[in-house]
Amino acid sequence: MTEGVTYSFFLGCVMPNRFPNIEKSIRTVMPQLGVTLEDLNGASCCPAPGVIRSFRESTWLALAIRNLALAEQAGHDLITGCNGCYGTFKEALAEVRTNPTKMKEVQEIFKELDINFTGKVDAKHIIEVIHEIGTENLGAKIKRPLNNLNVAVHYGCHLLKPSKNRPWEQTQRHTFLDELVEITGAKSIKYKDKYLCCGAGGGVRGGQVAVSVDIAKEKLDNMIEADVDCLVDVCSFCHLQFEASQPQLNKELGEKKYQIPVVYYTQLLGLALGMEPDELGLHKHVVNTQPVLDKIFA
Ligand code: 9S8
Ligand code: 9S8
Ligand code: COM
Repeated sequence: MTEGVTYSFFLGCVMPNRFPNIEKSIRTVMPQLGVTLEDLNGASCCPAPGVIRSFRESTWLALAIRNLALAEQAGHDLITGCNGCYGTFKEALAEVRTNPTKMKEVQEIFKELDINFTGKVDAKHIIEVIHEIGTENLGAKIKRPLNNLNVAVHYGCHLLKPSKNRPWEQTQRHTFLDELVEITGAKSIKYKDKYLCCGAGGGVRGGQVAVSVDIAKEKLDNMIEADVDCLVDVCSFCHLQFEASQPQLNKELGEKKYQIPVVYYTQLLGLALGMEPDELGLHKHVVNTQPVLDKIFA
């Protein structure tokens, strides 16, 4: 049972630096669900799975395990609101648990650092913890059903893949996030290539921004085609991609075609729990969220 549990909250880089509004919504909503978040002091970059791991795996693993060790020493499992960080921690744990040589290598590095790591810590995504609370328990907490709101759900890649190290049902067509969205009263709308990458991960946005924005454009076009009111994501890096790509595309095209509000899941849930938009940071978005609020508060 998740309620009444304390987690070490791992922020990652993107959320505190670019989207403190998402962080605020997580810090506001999780306690309402009975989940306590404790700051994870001394944490570094996770480090990003699609970037740092590609350069040097041993560095990636040692840094990831160091962050996990901080949570282990604090006596809690780690929780994150970014798919990339989640991917790193799930993969790093799988590495050291299945490969004793790697565990030894990491412990060797830690010897001079006064870090103790046994591997009993777990890492969870915000959405995994919310999912564990169960749709029935969540449904009982809904005070403001978001009826008439049509949502494009974006899962992102690292939340789901590689599936052998993820807790979800083994399928190409996941529905757990759609179900969690629909608990709020909103409707998850079908759209083409829903499980496609947003285009940002794996260093693509950093290294090849035109290619990256082109992939985002394809997803956004499919969402526009499906006539949604907003998109919902659960990853701070996907969030950055959708928030930053839309004004960029509008500028390039000299029009205002791309205006899909980018809503993080705890912001959507917070509204349905009866919280006010500014408590959830919804007034601090790049793409204006007012049309969504107008629909909810109509
Ligand atoms: S940390 Fe540093 S770059 Fe990032 S947000 Fe999520 S993936 Fe991990
Ligand atoms: S999708 Fe593909 S690699 Fe990733 S998870 Fe977040 S960023 Fe968007
Ligand atoms: C994306 C993380 S969420 S990374 O860019 O693939 O490392």
